[in-house]
Order: sequence, then C-alpha cells, then structure tokens
Amino acid sequence: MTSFRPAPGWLADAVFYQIYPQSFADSNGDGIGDFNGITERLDHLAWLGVNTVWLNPCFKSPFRDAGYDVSDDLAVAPRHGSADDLAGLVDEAGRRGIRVLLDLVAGHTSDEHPWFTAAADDPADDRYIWAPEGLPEGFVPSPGTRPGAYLPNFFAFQPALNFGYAQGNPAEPWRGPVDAEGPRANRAALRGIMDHWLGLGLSGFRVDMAASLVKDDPGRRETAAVWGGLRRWLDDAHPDAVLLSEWGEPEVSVPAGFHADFFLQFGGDTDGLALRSLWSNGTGTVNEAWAPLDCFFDPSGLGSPEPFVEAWRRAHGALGASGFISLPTANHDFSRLNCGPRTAEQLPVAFTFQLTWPTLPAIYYGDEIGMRYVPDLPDKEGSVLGPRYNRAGSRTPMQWDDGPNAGFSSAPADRLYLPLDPSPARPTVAAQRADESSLLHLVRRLIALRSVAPELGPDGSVEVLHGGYPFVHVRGGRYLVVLNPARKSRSCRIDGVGGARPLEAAGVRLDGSSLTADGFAYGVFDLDG
Ligand code: TEU
Ligand code: CA
Repeated sequence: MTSFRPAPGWLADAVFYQIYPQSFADSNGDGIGDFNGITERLDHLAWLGVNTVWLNPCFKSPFRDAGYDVSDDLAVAPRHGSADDLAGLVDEAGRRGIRVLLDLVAGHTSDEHPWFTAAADDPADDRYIWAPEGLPEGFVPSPGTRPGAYLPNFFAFQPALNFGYAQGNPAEPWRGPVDAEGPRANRAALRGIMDHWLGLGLSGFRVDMAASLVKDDPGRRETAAVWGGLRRWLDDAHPDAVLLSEWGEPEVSVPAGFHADFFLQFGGDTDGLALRSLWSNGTGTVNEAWAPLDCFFDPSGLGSPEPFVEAWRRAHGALGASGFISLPTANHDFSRLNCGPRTAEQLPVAFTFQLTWPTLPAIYYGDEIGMRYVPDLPDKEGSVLGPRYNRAGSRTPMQWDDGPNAGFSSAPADRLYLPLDPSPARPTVAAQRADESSLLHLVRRLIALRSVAPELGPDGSVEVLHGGYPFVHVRGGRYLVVLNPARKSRSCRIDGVGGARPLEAAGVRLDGSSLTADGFAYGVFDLDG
C-alpha cells in the first residue's frame, strides 16, 4: 500500500465545532441562519477555544434533505448569502485562528443537478447508475426521456453518482467497472470541487457517506482505492488540507486515505455501538433496528465504558500515527447529549470524558451550553427518517440570549427555520457566559487545558485504572481523570493519588489510596502536583 503524506500538523490540536448553518445565527432576519450571522458570532467560538469549524452543506440545493441534495457544488445557497460572504467568514475565522471545513457530498447529487437532468435525457450518459429497462428493486423510475430507472443513494431524489461496481453480475447488466468513463469523470469532478473550495481558503472537508461510492464492494476495497487516489492528489495539490469521513470505522477509512474519521451512531461491525453505548439513552433519534441498551452516561449506572473503549483501542491500535479518531457530542443526524431524561447536571462529566479521551473532540453547536433535543417536531426538509427518528430535534436555533427568538433571528417566531426549544428554562450563551460555574465555562476551561497539557490530546498515552463507575484513567502518565456518570456516589482504591492536584474537579475526593466520586462527579488532576 502506498503511504500518504502525514496529516498536517494542525490537525492533532483540532477541536472541531459543527455548525448547522440554517440554525446558528441569522443576520438578515429571514429566519434562516447565514454566513454573515456566523461571522458575527465568531468571537463566541474564539472565546470558547474551538479552532476548526465544519459547516453542513451550504451549496445550491432544493433543500429536500437540508442541503445534502446538492444541485451545484460550486455555488453557495442564496439562503446563506453570497460567495463573498463565505469568503468573508473564512477570512474573519482565519484572523481568529479558526479553520473552516465544508461538507463534501461525494456519493450523490440532487435530482435537480444539471449532471442528472442531462443524464435523464441521454441513454449514453454513465455519470449515474442507470438500469436501461424495468424497475429493479431499490431503483427509481427515470424522470426524463431516457427509459429505465436510476439508483438513489439515500432519499429517492438523491441519485447515486456512478463510481462503478466492485463486481459484475450477469443478472444486473447496469453494473459497470470502476474505471469506466463515468466513474473517471466523477472522480475528476470531486477533485475539481475540492480544488475550487480549497483554493478559496477552506481547510478541508467532512465527506458525506464516504463509504458509499463503489457499489457491492466487499470490505470497501474499491471505495478505499478511490479515496486513496483522491488523497494522493490532495497530498500534492493541497498538503495543508484535511478530509474527515462520515464512515464510522476509522480502521478502514483512515488506511483508505482519510485524515480522520468519526465514531458515529452507525458504522463498523457493531453498527455504531461504540458511540451509542456512551450517549444514547433510548430517546431522541432512535433507529428501530438498534437493540435497547444502558448507555454509560446514564444516571442508573447500569452502563459500561467497555464497548467504546474496546472499539477505540482497536481503531487506535490500527491507526498508529497514520490518522485520528474524532469523538462527537452529537451531530445533525443524532440526538444531542441533553436528551430525554438526561438533565443539565449530567453534562459536565460527559464533556470531561469527551475532552480528555485520546481523540479529536467534535462539539455540535449548542451542546456547549447543554441545548436540548426537542422532540416531536414536524418533518423539516427531510428530517424524519423513521417513526422514532426525527433529526429536527437536534437542529433547532442556537440559543444566544433571552431576547426575542433567543438572539438567533429578528424574524417573527413563526418564520424561523425550526422553532426554538419551547422550554422557558432553555439555556442561553449569554446567561452561561456570565456564570463561571456554567457548563459553557467548564467546556472552555477543558479546551484550554488541552493546550497547556498536550498529554490530554489525541496522541498521549492512556491507562485505565478503574473501569465502570467510577471510570478512572491517566493520560501521559501525568493527568488523572475521574468520571462518575451515575447518580449514586462510587468509590475505588487507587494507590498514590492522594497528593494529586485538582485542575478541574467537582465532587471527587482523593484520600491516600481511596477515591470517592459523588453522583455526576468529574475531575482532572495533575499527579505531578
Ligand atoms: O448521513 C448518512 C447516514 O447514513 C445517516 O443519515 C444515517 O442513516 C442516520 O444517521 C441513521 O443512523 C449523511 C448525512 O449526515 C445526512 O444528514 C444526510 O441526510 C445523508 O447523508 C444523505 O446525504
Ligand atoms: Ca438569514
């Protein structure tokens, strides 16, 4: 296997912050978040200490899947502003030491993309996957003069771009090889799209459904080959840029060519169990196929850190220095941390874990103040994926202050992209900025701690001293981390921690070799005093 250029140095220090552009800040009062709104709020991000922003898709789109249905990959959506506004955002972010990543929707387009409307009238076109006749299972009837049907990648209106099939099947004559003209054109198009945005100062991409490119691809070997080729191109053309995959299996995606991958609510041989076993308490976004589980960050204390730690160990061991694993608090497809019966008092311990475990942390906008997942919202731009799977609850407007519309927008409340969390007690940035005991301040201090204690970053060693509740580990032989996500107090014996100096702690007592953690207690201690 050809090796790749090492990841740019800045990535190891990245603290990601995911912005759902519709819902972060609205500068012009139309109720929809926009680039200028984000620019106006960059000081919040700089103050918080995050240094790498990922924007969900902000390209021209009919928005039937909230922008994951792209109709022009080189044009920004008018709802978010102009190309100049995006350039201004990138420039102002850069002045504050913040990089900006876009979302690359690599595997499909909107059915309104000109590539697709052309293909729907041209039987010779092979940019998409087209069955020449009939309606094979999973296909969608042709909307154009061309007979037959096309293969969608997600929703029916998101036709899969053709990157070929890894293997033929005489019963499925539409299967083409990975080196056919269409797949080559699509690979070239991806390079062109990346080149365009990177040339404008963007720092890389989160790649949507990165595992989806080549069809019927056991072990994703041919899909990996596509990404390997793109990474080699990127290494030469844009060596400071990064690719983060929405794949959910770092030991496969990083060797394929990604600089980092996320633990996700799906992916890998346990279908996302690693992430869900930490956070998912069975409320919020729930896929019917997921077996109920007791998550580790549940007050019952019935969960276990093991599924996560196991999956992390396997991935971390496989990656070595070749790339990184990112641990998100949530994302635009998955419940926020503050969901269902989970209460605000349970969030500090979760953030202490996220910001001290050897990964690249990714904070989903609003989680830093403990915004709640809002249940039972009507479908919005494709948010509903299943009877219990509504993504809108994680996409509500950022709660800046207690003014009208929480400072998100000056539009009438019924014109907002999504309604605000209706709770009168909803947390706000302004209130938490004024209160040093708030979650927001804790998150800020924990991020700051990572820059003075590089041992807490993704590369430092980790040694688990006590599994379960309390969960106790040491980073870099020096920083002791104590976590008790359970409601009840928990104790254990650990030699030689009596003199450890608290850097950030609440509810943890160290006495000789006895360690006691109150319910929801957390602490980071310096063992060197
Ligand atoms: O998501 C792909 C995806 O597989 C998830 O939506 C998954 O099905 C869900 O989280 C259940 O676990 C990506 C984007 O993140 C999502 O917003 C898009 O809708 C989708 O691709 C299509 O582009
Ligand atoms: Ca707006």
